[in-house]
Amino acid sequence: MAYENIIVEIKGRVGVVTLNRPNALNALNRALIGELSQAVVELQNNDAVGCLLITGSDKAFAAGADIKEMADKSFIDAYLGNFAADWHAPTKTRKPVVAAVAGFALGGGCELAMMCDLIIAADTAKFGQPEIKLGVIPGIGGTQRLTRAVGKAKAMDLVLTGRMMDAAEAERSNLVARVVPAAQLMDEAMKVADTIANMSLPSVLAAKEAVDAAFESSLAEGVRFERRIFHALFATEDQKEGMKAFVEKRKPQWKNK
Ligand code: CO8
Repeated sequence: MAYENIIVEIKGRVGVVTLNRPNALNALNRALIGELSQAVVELQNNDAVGCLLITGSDKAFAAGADIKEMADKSFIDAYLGNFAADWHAPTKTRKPVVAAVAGFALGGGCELAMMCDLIIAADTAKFGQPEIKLGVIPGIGGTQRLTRAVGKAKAMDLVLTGRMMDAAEAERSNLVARVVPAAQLMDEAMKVADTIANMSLPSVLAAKEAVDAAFESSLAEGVRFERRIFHALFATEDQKEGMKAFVEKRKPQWKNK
């Protein structure tokens, strides 16, 4: 499919999606979200891809949902149209998704980054949920994912005041996995994505599913879920290969990538 608002490239085993509406700081409109959803499905179905990476520009990962597009909506438009209910593209793949964030990640942009499995931030990154300043609140998971990531005090601070948080504060608050100098963002994020993409795919899918289960279950249920998957992985060729390679002091040759 030809895309107008994103760029999709396959680099090694990494599917790279670059948000590309430079004139609107990558604001998320229906067209962009539709293309992103389509690209995620394509990359999920592409066996040559082991990990996805979503990024924006130096200035903005995404400055939120497109305010101009939604400004005139009525409650009935939003409610009957179930507005934004399907704006969850990164959660629609079983493969890991890395977000590489430089510049603004605001509103829906911050929420999009938080839908990814981990965020690598440039030292220029600025995160925020400024919806309160527009007379609304976050609408694609911000109040939930931000609170799980940074805790209630910081989430309330950001959601109620609409202020921005810089990369250092985001790292201190556990919103992002790593902060790197802006000039190295793509190299570092690609290294992470490439490392993941070249692991055994069954282990990668299982690891992601198990970590995600931590957000949906009690500790006891989560630990039991993890143990069942751990046991199941002993049925894979890659468990035999991974452990044999360790003993033989060589790199594993995964059968299932
Ligand atoms: N929507 C539409 N256009 C935008 C947006 C946006 N969110 N952000 C920036 N733009 C446009 C500007 O209008 C401007 O366009 P133009 O040149 O035609 O006037 C262009 O991008 C450049 O922006 P600025 O001139 O404002 O650039 P600055 O560097 O001066 O400022 C800021 C950068 C601080 C990021 C500023 O643009 C800003 O505050 N943007 C809005 C941030 C915001 O409030 N985001 C939250 C939006 S609401 C939301 O995300 C709800 C999500 C939940 C709903 C889920 C359904 C999608």
